[in-house]
Amino acid sequence: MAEDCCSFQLISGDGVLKVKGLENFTRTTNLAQRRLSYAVVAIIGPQSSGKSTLLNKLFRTDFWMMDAHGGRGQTTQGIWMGKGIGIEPFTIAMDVEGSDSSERGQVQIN
Ligand SMILES: Nc1nc2c(ncn2[C@@H]2O[C@H](COP(=O)(O)OP(=O)(O)OP(=O)(O)O)[C@@H](O)[C@H]2O)c(=O)[nH]1
Ligand SMILES: [Mg+2]
Repeated sequence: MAEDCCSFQLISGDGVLKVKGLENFTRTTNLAQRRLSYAVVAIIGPQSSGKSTLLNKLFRTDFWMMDAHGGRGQTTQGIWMGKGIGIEPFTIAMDVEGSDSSERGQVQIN
């Protein structure tokens, strides 16, 4: 099912909250009906340290991972959100931009 697979960008690289994507996620996952019966897991750390890869392995999300053949640049920008598959309680995974990206220059998010 499409709603079982797809992560979306919650906050863009320049800090804008993507309200439409969040509304779509809460609707398709019936998040409001779950009240407090869900968990949220976020990962932070240096760029290209395997954050997205680890989340995908643990929660079967589909966050973009770096393709090493294309160079070792920044992959995740801003904050992405996805639903863990096959895990109880319902778990939201948040994939965060690398905390030390050279692409961001002086404007650090940490
Ligand atoms: N050798 C090794 N490589 C790994 C491991 N985990 C991830 N990688 C590789 O490291 C690279 C970066 O992985 P990502 O998961 O995209 O790293 P990231 O921290 O999300 O990167 P950004 O989103 O750019 O901050 C990819 O080429 C992965 O295949 C690991 O445990 N061992
Ligand atoms: Mg990443």
